[in-house]
Amino acid sequence: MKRSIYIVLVAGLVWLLSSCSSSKTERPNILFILSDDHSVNAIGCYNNRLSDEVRTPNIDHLAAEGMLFSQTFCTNSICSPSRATILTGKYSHKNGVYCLNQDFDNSQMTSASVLHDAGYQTAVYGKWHLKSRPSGFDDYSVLDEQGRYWNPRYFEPENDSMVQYDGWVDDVTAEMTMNFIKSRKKDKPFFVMCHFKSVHDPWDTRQPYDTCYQDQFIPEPDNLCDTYKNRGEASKRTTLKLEMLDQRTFRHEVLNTDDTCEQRKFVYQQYIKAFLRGANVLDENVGKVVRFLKEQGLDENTIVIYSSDQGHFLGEHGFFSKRFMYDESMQMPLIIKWPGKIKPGSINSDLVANIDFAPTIIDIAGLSIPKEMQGESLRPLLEGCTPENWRDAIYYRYWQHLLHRDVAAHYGIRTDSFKLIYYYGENKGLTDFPPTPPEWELFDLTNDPNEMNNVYSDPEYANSVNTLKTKMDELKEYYQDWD
Ligand SMILES: [Ca+2]
Repeated sequence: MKRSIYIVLVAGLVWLLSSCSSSKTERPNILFILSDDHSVNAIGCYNNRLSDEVRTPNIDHLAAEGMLFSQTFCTNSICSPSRATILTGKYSHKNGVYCLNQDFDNSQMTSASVLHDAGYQTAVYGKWHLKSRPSGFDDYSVLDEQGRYWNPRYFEPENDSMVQYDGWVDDVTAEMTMNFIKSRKKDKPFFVMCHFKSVHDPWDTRQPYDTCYQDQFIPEPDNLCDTYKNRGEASKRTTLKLEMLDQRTFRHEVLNTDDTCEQRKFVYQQYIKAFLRGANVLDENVGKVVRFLKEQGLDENTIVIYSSDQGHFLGEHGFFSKRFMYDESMQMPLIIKWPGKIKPGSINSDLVANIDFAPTIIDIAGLSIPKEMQGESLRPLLEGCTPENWRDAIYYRYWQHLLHRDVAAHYGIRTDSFKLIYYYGENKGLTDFPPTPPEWELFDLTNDPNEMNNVYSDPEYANSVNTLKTKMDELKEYYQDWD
């Protein structure tokens, strides 16, 4: 008995010594898989309200072999800006992509350009959604804007031409990723970004998933019929509500009723089923690429990262889509597998943000993180050694004032237990929409995790408001967001 305790202690000590030291070994390969809008509520291992319905065995398997981050957030919940942040490790106001469809200055340092310059073979396949062509990559094949699910067209470096492929987009992207890995130069490590289009609207799938959930009732979120009673005007104003979903975004049936809640419930069933079917085929492709690493004998020295550019409302607050700083939209999945370094099946609950992705990739490749990057390396977290002074709040800013779906511009901070949001309501020259009256929201996440009760004006929270405002001002200063 004593002997076995001793062995466990020694084994633990050896693990700690080996994992917390910064010893550099052979440079690892890195496979970065990014999906689109894949809410943690549609991923089995996040153990969510839909865990009986969600089928993501391959992503779950990655988590079982690696580390699941339970508190990872984007800093601007919309596609192109989050992608620019993921690449550059910088906030929107530093990388210049505040909104959709803005030019991306591809002379900026990115995870790919830093690794490429240090001798990595680099490539990106799939959804890019930035206006300039990929830079810092040896090879790329990226979708034209959002791309389409069937017979997608990709921009390719040869003659800067557009090439159409037959089939389902994520099957094609997975194939491209595997071809790159297979035909790589064996004397160099690789960094490949595999960017799936799923699960973006118009929420589609292919066989055999197209008939999943057909006769099933999918559980509704508790706040599906939210009336926004104890919230600011921003939630009341937005057109993110399921009963307002348009046919161009998603072809669906509607009820002939004036009852908003009944309509919402009816649309929700069609929407959530389409979303989960899209997640099924996404997961299949994640499995395909990860299994390929093993087949090629590369799984021991390849770090696999799975994430999505932001979250997505799956009927919470009656919403679809993203944009808001509310958790369902702000939270990103993040799962990292690093054989021999990460303790399998571990869960990390530190506050992590998409500004951390590029610094982490650069650090785990054994390179120096450029000073201009604003995030932190997650390497110590992966090794189970979170620094004592790790961040205690995340600063967020959504700039796209009222553009598509009528969400007012806002900024705020999220800590472990509170979320303070300021809807400053100005367009800042980025959109043509008129200002909206400024307003604040404060949520006590411990007692109100679904963010239903704005307690900003409650005298009991006056001290918290002051502390959070001070913290927010410090972060604005720290990240140099002065506009
Ligand atoms: Ca997205």
